[in-house]
Amino acid sequence: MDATMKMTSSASKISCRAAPGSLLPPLSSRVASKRIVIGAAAPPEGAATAPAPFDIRSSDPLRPVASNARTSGNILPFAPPEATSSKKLRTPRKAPMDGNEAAAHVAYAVSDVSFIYPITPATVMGELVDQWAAEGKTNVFGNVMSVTEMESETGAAGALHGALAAGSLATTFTCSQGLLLMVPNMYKIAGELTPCVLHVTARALARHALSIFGDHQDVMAVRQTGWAMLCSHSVQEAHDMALVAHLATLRTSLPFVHFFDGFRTSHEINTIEMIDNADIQELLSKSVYAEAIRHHRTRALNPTHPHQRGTAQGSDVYFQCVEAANPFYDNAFEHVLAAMAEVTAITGRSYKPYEYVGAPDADKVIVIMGSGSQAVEEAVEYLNGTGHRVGVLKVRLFRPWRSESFLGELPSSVSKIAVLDRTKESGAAGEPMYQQVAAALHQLELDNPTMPRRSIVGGRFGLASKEFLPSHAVAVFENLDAPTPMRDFTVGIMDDVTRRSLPPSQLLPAGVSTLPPGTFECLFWGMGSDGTVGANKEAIKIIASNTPLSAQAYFSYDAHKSGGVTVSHLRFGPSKIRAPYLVQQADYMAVNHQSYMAKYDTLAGLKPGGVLVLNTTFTTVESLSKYLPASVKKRLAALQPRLYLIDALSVARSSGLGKHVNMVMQTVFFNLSGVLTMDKAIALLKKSISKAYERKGPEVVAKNHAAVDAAIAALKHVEIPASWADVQTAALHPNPPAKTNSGSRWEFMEQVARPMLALEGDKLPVSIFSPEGFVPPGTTIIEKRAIASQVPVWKSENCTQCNICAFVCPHAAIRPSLAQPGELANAPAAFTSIPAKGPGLQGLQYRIQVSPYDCTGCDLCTHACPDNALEAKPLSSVLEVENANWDFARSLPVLDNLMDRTSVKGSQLQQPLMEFSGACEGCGETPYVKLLTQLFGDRLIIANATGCSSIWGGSAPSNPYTTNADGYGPAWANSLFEDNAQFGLGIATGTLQRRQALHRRVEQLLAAPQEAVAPSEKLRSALSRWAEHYQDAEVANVVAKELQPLLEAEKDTAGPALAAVYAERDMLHKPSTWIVGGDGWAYDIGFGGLDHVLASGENVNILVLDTEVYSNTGGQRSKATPMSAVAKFAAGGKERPKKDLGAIAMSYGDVYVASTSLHANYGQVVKAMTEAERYPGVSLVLCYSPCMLHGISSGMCSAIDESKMAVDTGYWPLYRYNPAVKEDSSHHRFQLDSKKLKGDIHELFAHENRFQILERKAPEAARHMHEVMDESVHERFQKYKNLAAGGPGIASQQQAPPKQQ
Ligand SMILES: Cc1ncc(C[n+]2csc(CCOP(=O)(O)OP(=O)(O)O)c2C)c(N)n1
Ligand code: SF4
Ligand code: SF4
Repeated sequence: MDATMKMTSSASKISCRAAPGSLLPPLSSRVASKRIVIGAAAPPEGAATAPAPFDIRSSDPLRPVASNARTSGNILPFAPPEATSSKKLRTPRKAPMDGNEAAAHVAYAVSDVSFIYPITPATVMGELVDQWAAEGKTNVFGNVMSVTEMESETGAAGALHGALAAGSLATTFTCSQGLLLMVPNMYKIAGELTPCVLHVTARALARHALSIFGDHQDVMAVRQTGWAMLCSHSVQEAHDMALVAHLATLRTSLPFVHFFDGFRTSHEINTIEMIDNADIQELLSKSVYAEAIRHHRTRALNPTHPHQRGTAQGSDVYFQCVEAANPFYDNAFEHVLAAMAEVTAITGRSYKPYEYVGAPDADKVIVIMGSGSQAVEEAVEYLNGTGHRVGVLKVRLFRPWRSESFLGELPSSVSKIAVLDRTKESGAAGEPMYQQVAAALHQLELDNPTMPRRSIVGGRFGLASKEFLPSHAVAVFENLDAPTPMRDFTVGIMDDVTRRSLPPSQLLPAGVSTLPPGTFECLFWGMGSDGTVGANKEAIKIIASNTPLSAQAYFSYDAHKSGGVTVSHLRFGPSKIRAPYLVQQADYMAVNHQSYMAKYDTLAGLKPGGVLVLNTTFTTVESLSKYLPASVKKRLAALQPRLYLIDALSVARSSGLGKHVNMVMQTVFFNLSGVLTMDKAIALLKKSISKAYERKGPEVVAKNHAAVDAAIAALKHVEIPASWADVQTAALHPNPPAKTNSGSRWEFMEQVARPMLALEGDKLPVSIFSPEGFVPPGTTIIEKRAIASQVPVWKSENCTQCNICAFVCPHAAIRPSLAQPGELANAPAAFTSIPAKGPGLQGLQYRIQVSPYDCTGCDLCTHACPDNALEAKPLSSVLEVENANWDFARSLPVLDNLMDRTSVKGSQLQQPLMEFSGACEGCGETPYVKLLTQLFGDRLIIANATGCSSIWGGSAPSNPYTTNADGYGPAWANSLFEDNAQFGLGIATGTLQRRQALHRRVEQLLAAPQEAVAPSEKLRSALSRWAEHYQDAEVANVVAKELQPLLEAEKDTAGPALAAVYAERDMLHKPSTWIVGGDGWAYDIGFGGLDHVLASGENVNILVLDTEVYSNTGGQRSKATPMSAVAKFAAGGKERPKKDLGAIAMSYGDVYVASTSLHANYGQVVKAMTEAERYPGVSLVLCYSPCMLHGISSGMCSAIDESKMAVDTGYWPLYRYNPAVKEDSSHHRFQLDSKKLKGDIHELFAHENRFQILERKAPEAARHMHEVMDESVHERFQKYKNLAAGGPGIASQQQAPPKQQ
C-alpha cells in the first residue's frame, strides 16, 4: 500500500497528504511494534534500535507555500541521548519547594508566553510566573515571559492555541473544571500537532460535590484528546518531568499534559535538587531542539509564507487525516525515553516511562501512577524486608501507551497484578489504567498462547486526596494472595454498601512505621488565618536550607474560610523522605489552641513519649487539670509525653500581634526540637520574618521579632500527674453508631456532621451517605466553634434599638429579641431587657443578644453601634452566662410580623435564614446574603456560583441556610463557577413552567369540576384566590399556606384533578430566584452567561458580591479589580480600570440595576433588594463587599468606615435604576443615592494594603494611577448626577416591556 494518499472531495476539494512513504519506518517495523512478544523489554535507550521518529516537516521559512503544505510528515533528526556518564554534573542547588514551584521553574525557563487562570491547586504556578515576569526575570532564551490572565480556562486555552499557531513557545497551568473547559481546544492543539506543555495539578471533578483535592479524574477526562500524558510522582519529579515534557513536546510535536497530584504533590514542600537553567539552555541548543523550535516557528501562521488551518472536512478525507497522525504517536515513546535520558545526563537522576522497583523475582506487583507509588514503594521495601517477593510498577507515560515497553518492565516471575487507579469511571468494566494494562496483558497472551496466565485485578484509591498509606498497599498485596482476589475493589474507605473495600492489612499493622530510620515527625494544630501554616512553611524551609537534612511539609485544612482547623505535617531526617501521606505518629506536637484538646482527637497522632506543647491560658497543672476532659488526661497519662505549657496568646498580645501566636509557637519548636542551635534558629527566624512581612511594613516585622524574643521565657515544662491515669472517663467517642443513609436533618447532624466536624469523617462508612450529596438545612447550628477571643455584650442603658448591630453582623451571631413580659418569667437572671420602642412594638420587651459560641469576634457590631451600647468582653468571662441567655432568646417565638420587613429595623426582626457560616471574621459578603434571607428567605431559591459564597455557604457538612418555624427556608444549589447565570435562569424557567401548569390545572378544576366529590367551598374559594394572584408573591404565598391543610384534608376524598393539584402543592408558593456570585464569576468567567440572562427579560434577580478580586482562590485580579490595586496575577498593580458592569446592564434599558454598599447605607440596600425582587424582569444588585484581602490597615472591624469612605469619595457610587418608574419631570428611572462627594479618595488608598503595595514599590506609577482614578470618579459622579436629573445617557434602544410571567 502506498503510504501517500491523496483524496479529493468533490464537495470540499480538500486534499490530505500523509507522511511520504519513503520517510516512514518500514511498514513491517510498524506492524511488528504492535505485536507483543513474551519478555520483550522496552527498546534500549538510544537511537540505534529505536524506530525512526517523525518530524512534522523539514522547515524553511523561504520555502514555497505549496511545498510547505505537502510536507507535514518528514523526519525530525532523532538525537540519540547522551550517555549519563559522559556529562560532568554540576553540583545541584538544593532547595525546599512545593510541586507547583518545582514545575513552574521549568515552565518559566522554557516558555515565552502563558495565559493563566486561577484554580486550586494549580493557581500557584500562574502566580509564580506572573510574579517572575513582573520582576523581569528572563528565561533561557533571554526573554521575559508574557503572562496574561484570561477570563476563564476556555479563554486561556483559546489564547494558548492562538499563541502556538503564531509560533511561540506557550504553556499554561490548570486542573479539574478548568481542564474540562480546555477540552475543545486541546483537541485542536493536538490535531494540529503542536508542541505545548500544560502543567496540571490533578484534581477531583465536581460531581455530587465539588472537591479541591487531588485525584486523576480530570486528567483521565482528557486522555482521549490526543495529548501525551506524563505523570510526576513526587516534588522532585514535578521539576524533572516538567523538563522531560517540554523536551519531548519539541521532539514529538505532540502536546503534553504534565500532571502531578493536586495538593499531595503540588502543595507538599520537599527538598529538591534544582536543574540549572544553564543546563537547560545547553540542552535546548542541541540541533534536535533548535531545529524543532525553528520548525515550530516556520510553520506558524505568517503572511510571508501563508497557509490555512482549521478547515472543514467531509466524510471523504477526515478519517484519513486523523490516521495520518499515527506515526507521531507510534514514535513518541522513543522521544520520551530520549528526553528522559537527557535529563538524566544533566541531573544524574534516571527515569523511565514505566519503571519497576522491587524484588527481581517478585510474584506480585502493583501498577500505579502518581504520588501513591511512593507509599507502595515503602510497602514493597517493608514486605521484601520481611521475606516477601513483591514490586511496584510506576507508570509515568500514560499516553501514548506502549504495551510492549510496559510489559517488558514486569519481571517474568510475576503472576499476580493489581492495577490501582486514582479515579472512578462509573459503570465501566474497570478504570482506565486497569483497562489499559488488562488489554496489554490480553494481547500478550493472545500472541503467546503457551505462556502461563497472569491474574489481574483493578482497584481504586485516594479519590479527593483520601489518605493512601503503605498499609493500604500491603492490603492490596494481601488481596492478591486471597484464593479469589477481589476485583474492582477500593482501599482507604469502608464500603459497607457494595462491599468493595479491602479489609485492613494484617501484615502491616497500624502504628508500624515504614519511614527511613531517624525521620523526625511533627504535627502543628493551628487555626485558619492564625499564621501557623505560614510559619511552618518558613520553618521547614529554614531546616532544609540550613541543615544537611531532607525535609517535607504538608498542610491539611478544613473548609472554613478562617477560624477553621489547620494541621501542619512536618518531617525531616537524614534520608530522602517520600511518605506521601499525613504524619501518623508525631515525635513533636504543638496544639496552638487549647480548645482543640477537647474538640478533636489530637492525641491520636502523638507518639508515646513524644513532645507535646500546648498553648493555654491554664499554665499550671492544677488549672489545666480542671480544664482538660478526663479522657484527654487519661490518654496523656498513657502516652507520657514531655508536656510543655505556654500562654502564647499573652506573649503575642504583649508583642502587639493580637491573636497571632504563630511566631511564639515556632520559636518554641526550634527551642525544643534542637534541630538548629537556638542562636542560629533565632537569627534565621528573624530573617525570614523580615522577608515575609516586608510587604506589610516595618512595624509588623518589629512586632514579630518581639514575639520571637519573648517566647522562650514563657515556656514551662510540667510533669503529668500520676493521678491522671486513674481518672474516670466517659466513652471516648460519643458519636452514635452510623446508620444507613442518614436521612433526617437530626440524623444527619448526629451521624454525619458531628463526626466530620470532629475531623473524623475518614471513619464514616459508605452506607451513611446519600449518594447525591444533598445536605439538610441549618447544620451550622451544631458547630459552636467558640473562636472569638472577645465577644460583644449589650449595655441596655445606651441602646436606642436601631438593630444596626444585627444588620452588619456577618455571622448572624447577634440579634434583637422581642418578648411579651410574661414570656420572661423563666428567663435567666442576666437576661435583662428594656421596653421595646417603635410602632407595633408597644408592650413588648427588647434585648440584643449575642451567641458567644457563634460570634467570631470581628468587632464589626461594636464599631457599627451608633450609641456605644456594645462592649467587647473576653469570651471566657461571658461564655456561660451569655450562652444561657442566647439559648433562652432562641426559645422565644419569633415576632416577625409586627414591623415592615422592608425597613432596616424591621428586617432585623425577621429570622435570618442564613446563620453561622464559615466566612472570615468581618466578611463583607455574608451580610448581603443574610439580609436576602430576612427579606425573602421563606421563598428563596439561590443559584450560587462557585466562590467564597459557595464555600462559606455550602461546604459539607456545614449548611448555614436554615428554616423558619414552618420549615420553610432558602433552597440553595451550586452548579459550577462558569455557568451560574444560566443555571439560575434554568431554575427560574423550570419553576415558572411548573407553576403555570399548576395554574392551568387549578383553573380547569375551578371551571369544570368533574370530580366525583367536588372540593369544599372553602377550598374552592382559596384555590380561586390563588389562581387570581398566583404571580403576586405576597398574596400567593399567604393563600398557599392556607391551602396546605385544606388540600391535605380533602386529597383522599376528592377526585384525580384535585389529587393532581395536591401532588404539585409545593408550587403554590411563588419562589424568588436569586443568582448569586462574586465578581470573578460576574465580570469574567460567567459574564457571557450573565449577559445573556440580562438580555433575557425573565423574572430573575442577580446579586453580585463584589470583593474586587477572586477571593476564594486567594485574591487574583478580576475585571472588577480597581486600577493600581496589587492583586495576584497583577503583581505589578492593575493597569486597567474596573469594568462598569452596572452601566453595561443599564444599557439594556429594561434591567433593574442597583449599586449598593450595605455598610455605607443600610436603607438603600434594603430598598434596592426589595425593588429588585418586585421588578418583574431581570434585576442586578451590585454589592460592595469588603474582604480581608483588601488589607484594611485597621482590620475588618473598620469595614464600615472604609465603605462609607468609598461611597463618600465616589469610589463606589450608590444608585438605583428602575425601569418600572414612569419617567416624568419629577420621577426618573435613575436615582443617585450617593450624596455630594466628600473626603479624599487618596485617604482610602492609604488605608488599604492592596493600594499601598504599589505605593511602596512604584510610588510614581501609583500616584499617577490614583490621580487618574480621582479624576474619573469625579467625571462619573457628574454623569450620574445628570442622569438622575433626567439627562440622556442610559438606554439608547427602546425599552422592551417585561415578559408576562
Ligand atoms: C472552571 C473553573 N475555573 C476556576 C475555578 C476556581 N475558582 C473557584 S472560585 C474562584 C474565584 C471566585 O471569585 P469570585 O467570583 O470573585 O468570588 P469570591 O470568591 O470573590 O466570592 C475560582 C477562580 C473553578 N471552580 N472553575
Ligand atoms: S463581633 Fe462580629 S460576629 Fe460577633 S456578634 Fe459582633 S458582628 Fe457578629
Ligand atoms: S469574601 Fe473575603 S472576607 Fe469573605 S470569606 Fe471570602 S476571603 Fe473571607
